[in-house]
Amino acid sequence: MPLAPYLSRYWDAPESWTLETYLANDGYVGLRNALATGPDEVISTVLDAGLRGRGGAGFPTGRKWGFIPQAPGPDAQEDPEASDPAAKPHYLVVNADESEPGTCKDMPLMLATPHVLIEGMVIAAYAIRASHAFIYLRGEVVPVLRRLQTAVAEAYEAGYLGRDILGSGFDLDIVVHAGAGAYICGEETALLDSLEGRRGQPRLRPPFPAVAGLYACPTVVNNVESIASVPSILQHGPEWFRSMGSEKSPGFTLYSLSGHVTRPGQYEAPLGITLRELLEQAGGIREGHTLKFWTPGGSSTPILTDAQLDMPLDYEGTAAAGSMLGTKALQIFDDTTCVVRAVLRWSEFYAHESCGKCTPCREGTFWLVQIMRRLEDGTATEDDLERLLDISDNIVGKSFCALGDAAGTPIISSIALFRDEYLAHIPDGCPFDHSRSTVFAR
Ligand code: L3W
Ligand code: SF4
Repeated sequence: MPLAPYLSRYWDAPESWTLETYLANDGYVGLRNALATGPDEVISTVLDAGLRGRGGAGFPTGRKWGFIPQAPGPDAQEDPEASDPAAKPHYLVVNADESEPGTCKDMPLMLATPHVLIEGMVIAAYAIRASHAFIYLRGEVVPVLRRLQTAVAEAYEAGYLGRDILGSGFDLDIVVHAGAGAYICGEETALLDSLEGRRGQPRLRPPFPAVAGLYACPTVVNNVESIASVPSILQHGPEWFRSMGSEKSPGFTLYSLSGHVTRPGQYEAPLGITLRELLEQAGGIREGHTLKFWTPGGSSTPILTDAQLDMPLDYEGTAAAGSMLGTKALQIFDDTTCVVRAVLRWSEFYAHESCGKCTPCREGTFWLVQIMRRLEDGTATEDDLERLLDISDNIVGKSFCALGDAAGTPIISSIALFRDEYLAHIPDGCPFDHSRSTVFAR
């Protein structure tokens, strides 16, 4: 399958991030088309295109926008105290807190072409009748923060933000907010708490943000790549978007290849491409080695092996294989990798990032790490394997948010696939020479 560069098509252009370069590459054409129709038509167009959320869950973007209760007119949306959600202000929030292990698509996108995100935000805010929008950015990535701030200032200056955008009568202000580096703030409701100035911890859903989100007002929370895909749909139409990908997973997307590949990086392609095809583009597994296991969508998704090399990398294909498309972060591990060590690294991550709100995740992730370390150290027993599965079973599906599921998932899937390798760690510890591994040499 050929690659289909759209989002990344001029990432290599000189000063790709400036408004001038963006305008020379059809920038803000989609916005003009959107403003020439109406908010409801924009929602229908995105719905017809079948765009699905690129943050991990694949929820239809147009449907999410359609949940926002609509007031009869803009003046009726100015009362935050109103009991009717339709009479409250509406907000758009972009989730730019990218931090799922292996996921590195939103940061390069914002660094290379911040205006495609801004244009998508103006279109989305227009569609849901919001006059305030926020970008919640991972705080450590200061170069992206600066780039976004500069691009937002450029957009104000040129009339793409602020009052009466392009003479349409529509107003929008964008605030770029830097978070403080907690993975849990990528969960949409924890993100909203953090944006409101509180410690970021997930809220009970329902109510979903579409009903009671930021400041208890109707809010759309979308991933960066989801919003950045919108201008192209408004420019070229839903049929064009549907001409790529599959029926239920249409369009193009960014796949992040990392680990033991010859040319790691971002590969934009139609949904449904296979890992075998992506590896051809990426120069294959590093020379002299073979594929051992991989994640289709970050460490939260069940791991796979070379048996799934020809699995379509879309929502349906990954689900049929017992995994998830997630954030499309393809972490590739070759035959030098100890699967126990890889999973231990993820377990340590989830234990560190657990927000502590619910018992299964707070306590369970701690014990998972203890047992995984025992396996590596050579102090584990065979009972520990069953204990790992038992604890994982008590976390997955029983925690307050998806972080708990994510912590148990790699343990369950790796034991199912590599039980013998786990057993080989008992009683003498890890049989692998980590000094040979480019992933784990310390
Ligand atoms: C209104 C309803 N809205 C669902 C909305 C909901 C949300 C979206 C998807 O987790 C996954 C997770 C991670 N009325 C609604 C409704 N919505 N029903 O639809 O909701 P949901 O619950 O299916 O998923 P989620 O909570 O958004 C996301 C997986 O992604 N993941 C995580 C990646 C991490 C990052 C990062 O680094 N920042 O993206 C990777 O696989 O495990 O399964 O907006 O409100 N009835
Ligand atoms: Fe917090 Fe983990 Fe519970 Fe989510 S599952 S609320 S991260 S303790």
